[in-house]
Amino acid sequence: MGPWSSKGPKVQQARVLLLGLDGAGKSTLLYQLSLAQRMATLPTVGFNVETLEWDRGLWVTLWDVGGQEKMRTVWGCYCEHADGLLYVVDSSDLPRLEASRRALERLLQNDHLKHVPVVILANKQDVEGALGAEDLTRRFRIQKLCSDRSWYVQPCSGLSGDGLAQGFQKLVAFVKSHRKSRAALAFFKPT
Ligand code: G3D
Repeated sequence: MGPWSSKGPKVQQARVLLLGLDGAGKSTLLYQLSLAQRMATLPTVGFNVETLEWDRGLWVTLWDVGGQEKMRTVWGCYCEHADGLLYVVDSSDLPRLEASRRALERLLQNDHLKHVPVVILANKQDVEGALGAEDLTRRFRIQKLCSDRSWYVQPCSGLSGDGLAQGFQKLVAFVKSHRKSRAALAFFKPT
């Protein structure tokens, strides 16, 4: 996916990765988004790609790549040209929290994701005992992990859809401002 289009009827495009361990709720969240927004689905093997119109004229392509251990090794291949990352955590799966944190840590080391904004979706808030946003922030040491980028932790539920639009909106806002600051930097860069 190319950068925001600067020509024509102001159609903008963004490429967003939707990642997280298997079972975190990625497909469910993608389905919830599809209920709320106009979507174009491209049938794929191994991953799902959905393009949805968020605001008028803003099309976001979401790449939902499998989270099984084997698939995690190829996450890096999808990072090029990413504008944002939605990282889904099953906040109720306490035994796998550390594996999820490590997977995120590894992911953020990818050069293509340098400074790319992240919204962490603390999913499954409807499950009793699920960690809230503050606890997850602490357990994931997110301030340290994401010190070089914009980040936000959004509690949500894939079952009800609660919190999902807010998380997505936050990421879109980050992506827009990240794009602006990159463009400004390029403008002022000495030749
Ligand atoms: P994945 O795409 O990340 O692998 P899925 O995860 O979307 O397939 O979700 C895995 C399981 O978690 C599914 O249950 C799904 O219904 C459930 N799930 C997703 N989001 C939520 C949530 O917010 N709350 C609860 N309680 N469950 C959720 P099954 O039973 O189909 O495996």
